[in-house]
Amino acid sequence: MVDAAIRHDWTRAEVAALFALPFNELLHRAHALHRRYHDPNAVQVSTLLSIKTGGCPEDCSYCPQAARYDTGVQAQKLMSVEDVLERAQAAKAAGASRFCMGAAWRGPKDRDVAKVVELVRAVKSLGLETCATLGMLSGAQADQLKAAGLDYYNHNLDTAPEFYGEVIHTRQYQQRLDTLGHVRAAGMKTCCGGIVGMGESRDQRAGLLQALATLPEHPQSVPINQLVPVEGTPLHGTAALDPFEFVRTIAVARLLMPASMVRLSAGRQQMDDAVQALCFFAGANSIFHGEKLLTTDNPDVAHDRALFARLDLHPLAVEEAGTVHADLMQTSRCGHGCGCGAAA
Ligand code: SAM
Ligand code: DTB
Ligand code: SF4
Repeated sequence: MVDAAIRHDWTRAEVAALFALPFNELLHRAHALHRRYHDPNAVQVSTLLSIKTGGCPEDCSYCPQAARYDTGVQAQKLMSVEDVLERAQAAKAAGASRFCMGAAWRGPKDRDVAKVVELVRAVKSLGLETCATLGMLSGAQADQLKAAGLDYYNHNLDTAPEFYGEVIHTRQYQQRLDTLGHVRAAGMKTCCGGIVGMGESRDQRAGLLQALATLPEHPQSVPINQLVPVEGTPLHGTAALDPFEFVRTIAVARLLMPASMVRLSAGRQQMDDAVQALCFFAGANSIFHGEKLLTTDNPDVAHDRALFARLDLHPLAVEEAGTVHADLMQTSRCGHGCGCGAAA
């Protein structure tokens, strides 16, 4: 059945008009649509692990892992299967449903893919959903990862096409679109979003969301990162974005891609709890949980547990994995097995 609310033909003017709505009107519309597609009190939770850190040849101006910036990140080789498995087991024991592995590569060499295939098989054997973000992929590499059991591939557009050249010079927008095409063709789900707060204009934020919402398929997962300003990167010192503008960005993402999971990603550590609450109301329904993102800090586990309890949020159970994020379960269990916290 074709769902009329799922559109792939959004114009920049239409997206800009959504951004320009009165704040309360925008949030009302976004939340109303959110409830038609999602449980408003459920949040999908992923655990992130940097499997290969730093020393990256690319020049992404925001990134602490680019070798050319002096950020204090220590380069580390690809982790062994044993070490990754140990971390995935710990994540599973804490109730993780999805395990995302990130590598600071421009793109993997074929021999790297062979190693990541082993990692994916090992993590998958634990019954966890798998996700990887390894940079650019060829069609053959995407096929190999899919065959190993990789469920999601994260590859971001990062910003609007016309702002992109001010942020990254070592790879083109089209190369990102090509990688996403290979991932879709291989039959994997896409996790694709971007970063706001890099000095872009509102119209350019609209341009990022328009680019995401006009992909041949909406990404199943849309990470919206707020720039984490890291000393030593060219974007360190960029003026902070107004938090309400961040909330608007989440709301517009929800309106454009109603069925997708919108992930409140990097930047939560710097974000006030009340702003996060507004983001959940505006349509964010996914987070990264755990004290580190790749190299920067994420809110600590106890803080997130308390936030979920204060907002009556529960971690979304993943049917395939049959698990929920135990860390974030509220102490008053509901008795339905869903962890919603309601009285049984
Ligand atoms: N190297 C691979 C690539 O770039 O495709 C995968 C890892 S890369 C770190 C994944 C994403 O993290 C980037 O596309 C970017 O959106 C996000 N990211 C990196 N540094 C960030 C920062 N300082 N603040 C916010 N997001 C950031
Ligand atoms: C995404 O969009 N955000 C995550 C994940 N995909 C891999 C990464 C955020 C990285 C933030 C900077 C760091 O910790 O190094
Ligand atoms: Fe490398 Fe990815 Fe960082 Fe860009 S974002 S410098 S490709 S690790």
